[in-house]
Amino acid sequence: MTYIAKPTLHHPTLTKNKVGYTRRDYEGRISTLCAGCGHDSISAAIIQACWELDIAPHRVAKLSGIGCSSKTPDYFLSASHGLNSVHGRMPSCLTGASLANRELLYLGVSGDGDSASIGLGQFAHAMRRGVPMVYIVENNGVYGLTKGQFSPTADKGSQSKKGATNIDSAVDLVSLALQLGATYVARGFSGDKAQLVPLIEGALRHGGAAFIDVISPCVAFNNHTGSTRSYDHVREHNAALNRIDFIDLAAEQKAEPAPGEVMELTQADGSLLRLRKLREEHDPTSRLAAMTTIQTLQQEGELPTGLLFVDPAARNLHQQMKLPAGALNRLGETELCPGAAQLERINQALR
Ligand SMILES: Cc1ncc(C[n+]2csc(CCOP(=O)(O)OP(=O)(O)O)c2C)c(N)n1
Ligand code: SF4
Ligand SMILES: [Mg+2]
Repeated sequence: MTYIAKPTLHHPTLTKNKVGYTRRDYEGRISTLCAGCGHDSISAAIIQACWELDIAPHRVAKLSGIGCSSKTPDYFLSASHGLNSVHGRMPSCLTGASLANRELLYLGVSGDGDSASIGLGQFAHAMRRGVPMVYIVENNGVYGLTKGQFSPTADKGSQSKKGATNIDSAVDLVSLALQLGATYVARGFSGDKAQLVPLIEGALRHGGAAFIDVISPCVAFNNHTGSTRSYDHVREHNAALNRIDFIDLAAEQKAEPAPGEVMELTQADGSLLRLRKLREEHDPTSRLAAMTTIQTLQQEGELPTGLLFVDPAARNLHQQMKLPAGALNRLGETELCPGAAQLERINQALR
């Protein structure tokens, strides 16, 4: 049995959001992952973010590859569209779906093996093309599903559970995403839900290529001393750059001003990101500054988390390709047939 169905009975007085759903309507089947796996906390954060943002579950399409992380879409948003694709192929499947129907919100869930190994090319092209999606990598530094081999994101010099030392340099997905042109780049930690939920909410409202690297410890194979992806190591080295208080424009009047230095960024859909800076030197609107901060902190053995970079005026694949609004299956004859005169002009141009 690969999944366990959850009882569908709800308490009748559960609070409903603006679109009429309770938080339980955003759940999925009972998780079969190991107890304490970071991936389950990420599923819980996705559920909370979608519920709080009043996103109707049927407006979401969740796609994944192969791995423990890629199994997780079964454990949230059971009323959404979904595709569990081939290992490393989530980005191309998602790109195709998004081109066919741009009216859905696309959520890609992947693992560090799925995205930084077999799917590295796919990851790169989704980022550089500005595919409008929330791309979440549940990063544990190992291939969890196949029993704990080092993945490409494992730090050089880190130790496996059996005592082997990783001799390869690590692929740093946030630095790659920045270099490739992603327009929303963040890093969270599965053990810090208060930071993670707003990062996912900001990404869901971004409208362009939004990438979140979530450090998500694997309790079965990578939570020991000598690992740089264990709960203890990440807690000790978590260098949070900022905290998002994500607020819709409509709710802006009611929002409490956040303490500390506050930065406000309006995204393309009019939503407001209110950011409390924890490190004065970091400017999240500068790609270059983000790269420098990340490299500097990582060299010191720290793990920078928070909203690393955002381009509030981001343009996505649909806008760049000047694609028509709406889903392709709703285009009528007028939009699809250019007419005899236009066809003749095209034919003439080809002669
Ligand atoms: C084409 C192909 N190659 C290899 C595998 C074996 N395989 C399954 S999952 C996996 C790695 C999963 O690691 P990751 O993406 O980090 O997910 P995790 O289990 O750690 O969450 C591999 C190599 C496969 N299923 N398909
Ligand atoms: S093997 Fe690791 S990644 Fe897979 S479910 Fe268990 S703890 Fe999570
Ligand atoms: Mg992994």
